Amino acid sequence: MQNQVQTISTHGFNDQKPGTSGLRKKVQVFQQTHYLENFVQSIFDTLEVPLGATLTVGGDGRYYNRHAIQTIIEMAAANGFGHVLVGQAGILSTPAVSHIIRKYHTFGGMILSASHNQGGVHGDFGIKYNISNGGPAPEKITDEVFAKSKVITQYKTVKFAPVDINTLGKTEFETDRGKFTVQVIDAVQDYADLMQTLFDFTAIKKLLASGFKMKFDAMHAVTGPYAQEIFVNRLSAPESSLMNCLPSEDFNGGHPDPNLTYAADLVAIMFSGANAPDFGAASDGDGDRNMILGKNFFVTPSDSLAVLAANATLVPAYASGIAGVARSMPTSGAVDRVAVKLNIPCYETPTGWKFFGNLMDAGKVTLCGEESFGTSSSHVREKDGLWAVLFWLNVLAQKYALDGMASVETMLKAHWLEFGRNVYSRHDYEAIPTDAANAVMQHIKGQFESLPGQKFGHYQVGSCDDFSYHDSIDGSVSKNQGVRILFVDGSRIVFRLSGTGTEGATLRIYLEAYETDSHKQHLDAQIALAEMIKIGLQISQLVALTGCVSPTVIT
Ligand code: VG1
Ligand code: CO
Repeated sequence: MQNQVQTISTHGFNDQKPGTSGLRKKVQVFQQTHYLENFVQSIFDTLEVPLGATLTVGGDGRYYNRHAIQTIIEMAAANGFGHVLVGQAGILSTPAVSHIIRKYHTFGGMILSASHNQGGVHGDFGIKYNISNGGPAPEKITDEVFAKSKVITQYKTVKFAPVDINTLGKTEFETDRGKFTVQVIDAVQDYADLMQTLFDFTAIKKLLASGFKMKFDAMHAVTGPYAQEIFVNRLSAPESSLMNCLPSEDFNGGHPDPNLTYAADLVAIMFSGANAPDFGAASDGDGDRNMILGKNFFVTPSDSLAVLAANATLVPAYASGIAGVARSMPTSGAVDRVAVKLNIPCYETPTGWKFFGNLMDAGKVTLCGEESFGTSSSHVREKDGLWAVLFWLNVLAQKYALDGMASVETMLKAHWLEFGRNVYSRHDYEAIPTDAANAVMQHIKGQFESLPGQKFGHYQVGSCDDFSYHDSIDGSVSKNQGVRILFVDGSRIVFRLSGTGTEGATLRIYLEAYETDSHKQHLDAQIALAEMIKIGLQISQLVALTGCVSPTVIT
């Protein structure tokens, strides 16, 4: 019989533990029989879904999105949802999903993305659940989903004819649980409208008409259509301001991670000398990350957060000031110094956007950021790549209106002069054997007792620990969030295992030193941090334990 809820027998998998941001696996893993269905059912079983509730569904357009969307629609109907909102062609950026959930008060949302991980048939796929505040499900939920996924014995579905998700509009179905509708929405307009309420588009338009050149790289990922609407249609930037704006299922074979290594084409343009554009930016697979560049100049994400906080009142949405700021633990302390000056609180949370949600809901913070190219504010509950780009453009537009010039490099240098520079770098060792990565972490932890007081060249260890976070809003505690070696002069080295990789382990080393001497503030970070890098390798014995002689990615 058609449209009848079916109960399908299944068996649990042991590897569906959500990481830093949802469940990410190779496409082939997701293609195993019942694998996707099990995870979706475990989410639905963890939530108490009110009958007739609305679910938002969308993804970054990568391979397997369309299949997953049809599966989720069918399972949502069988599990008591009354409506599903789907982005046209199944495409919704992560911040757009967050906005849709909030704007239309949907019960929650499913985001189909492995973010900055490579896509395509042989690439990665991922799925993440966001709750009704628009933010990633907290650990309390993801832990329960994982527990359920191991012991699941059945899931529910209703077989529908494939829903046409390319065409805007509503399709109604009858199931034996009642009426069910699928609405295909154009989320680009909603998102662009939201941006227009936050930023001074007239000022940005003037800046872009003044000869100020920008270049935005969507990396063949989800932000392409959004960038077209915002920069070209609404801000009248020339088409030549955009590159790689056609989303593709495998990101055109690239790695949709906006950093100096994987956004090499944009970096080459921005570092091409006197004729380089004045402003460059890129975003990742699902549109929540941002990289900011000036003419021949790179802005570290940690500095970007600090500059945005320091200049927030130049932007209409934040003109009356910001309540507080938050950063992930490995993010540099640059924003902390701004918070001191502004006399607002600064919170330090573990890596992952899910830890900011409670603080934003409680009105404690307005701006948040991570060193991994993530910045955003309480306008949504996700990090937001294009928001950060528009924030920078708005601040630059105000500088242009005031001084007749707008330069990213000048702004950064002035910022360092005022606050000092938190020289910062991250070294990633990707896809190394898990045992070797664990051995490195154990080796460092084994020295927790002996390290304090020890001198290494110019640096002396003050203390070390494995970072724990106590959430002041819901009282939850998250342990083992990264090993910190804190030096007496405020410098630090952090070691952490990634929770988003899908091959072996990825070890991240975060290095930070504070520089007040204006003559040394302009040094290349790798040169300024050379001694710290050596100390990190010495303490961790990384080369001996992993066999890796150099990092895969340096930021
Ligand atoms: C990385 C980043 C983290 C970010 C996460 C999700 O996690 O370090 O800051 O929140 O990716 O971002 P990890 O565990 O690999 O270090 V995204 O844009 O991939 O959703
Ligand atoms: Co992302």
